Amino acid sequence: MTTQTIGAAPFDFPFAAEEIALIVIDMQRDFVEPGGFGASLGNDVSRLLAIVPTVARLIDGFRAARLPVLHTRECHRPDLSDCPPAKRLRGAPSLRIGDDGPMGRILIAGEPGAEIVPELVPLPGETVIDKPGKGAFYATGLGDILAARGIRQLVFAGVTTEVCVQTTMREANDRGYDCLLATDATESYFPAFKAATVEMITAQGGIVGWAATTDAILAGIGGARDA
Ligand code: C5J
Repeated sequence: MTTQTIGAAPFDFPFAAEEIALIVIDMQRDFVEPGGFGASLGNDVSRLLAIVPTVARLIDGFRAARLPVLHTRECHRPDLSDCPPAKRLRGAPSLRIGDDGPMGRILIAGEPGAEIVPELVPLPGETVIDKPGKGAFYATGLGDILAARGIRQLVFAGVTTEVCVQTTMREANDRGYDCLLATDATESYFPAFKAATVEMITAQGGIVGWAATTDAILAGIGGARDA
């Protein structure tokens, strides 16, 4: 197994092509398009929509290097049996999880709003994890899927940086994965929260993980399978 590196903060990220994968968190219409869950909470979704081309470039780079790409979707069963009332009833959104909206029922599996945006649609054979929580390891088969494939290093993209991306990074870090956040392929409705997340995960010698730009990651994985 050859070890290669990606230029990252707080120091270079060492990886092996056999062990690395990209995980794209919740790039769903409900978070990035007007009329969805994110907008129902009063957020300006345009910041999130703006990263779609960068996420697409990162995905293309992993596919070109023949490295695995996994996708997650935050969504619930139509009967809401996997949605705790504490989640559905919190706050005063204009639409709650399960309500009818312009893109179908909010955050319900199978509805148009719960789908990944068309530009980033998973290829046949790519793993798609439907998750009821913020973290992608909670109540899903993600850990078993990664273990079966020998993956122990994860590059993170998607939304939102401080909620589902950071929660999943922390879950992965505690499970022994090396975690690298693609700083320009993730976004938050709140710029200060994104900046704080990047700072807090890389502080203290990378206490949760590493951070790097999409360009640096693509340069690092270029030809990874040929090394
Ligand atoms: C949120 C997510 N923000 N995917 N979900 O509720 O980050």
